[in-house]
Amino acid sequence: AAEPRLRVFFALWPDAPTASRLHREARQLQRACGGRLMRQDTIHLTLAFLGDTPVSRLPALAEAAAQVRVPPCALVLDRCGNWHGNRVLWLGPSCPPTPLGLLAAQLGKALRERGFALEKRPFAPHVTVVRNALRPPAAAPVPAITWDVPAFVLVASERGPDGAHYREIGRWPLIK
Ligand code: 2AM
Repeated sequence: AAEPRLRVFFALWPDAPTASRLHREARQLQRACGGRLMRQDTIHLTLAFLGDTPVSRLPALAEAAAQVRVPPCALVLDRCGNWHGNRVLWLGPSCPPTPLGLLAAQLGKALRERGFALEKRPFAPHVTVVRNALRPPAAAPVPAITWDVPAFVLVASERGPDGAHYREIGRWPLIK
């Protein structure tokens, strides 16, 4: 029988109040730019995308995650950007905190050492909030949202009739 697989990635997941603030901001952007608003329960910031992965490799992912040594931090999401000919709108920090870059770098290194292939593009912290936008966002700054980050998670992405659903399958506190 074929080995079971999961589509997985490491991410920061906002607490409920932060997710709610991000979603409210996303709604404003969607109103201005059209497109499809991400559901509040799917809002996240990807740290490392693994994609389709054999379930037998999950312990190696957990081992890589346990190597990370960075302190908790706070992100200030204060800008809206757009990719793919304006179709993807995202919120991000204009000044990413140092621990966030260290987190992505340490995790990436530990994953590569265990044979996981990651994309080579530099880490660009962003929270996708609208897809298939019809217009670019205004150049004006967006109201800053502060997101306290005490931990990071491993998430499995599962296709549902109403789009992707994300299930947390691991969580690691940030500890220096
Ligand atoms: P996006 O929001 O910029 O589309 C789950 O799909 C998460 O993994 C999303 O945050 C998505 O980023 C990211 N993702 C999907 N495919 C990816 C890929 N091939 N490389 C890097 N990140 C990817």
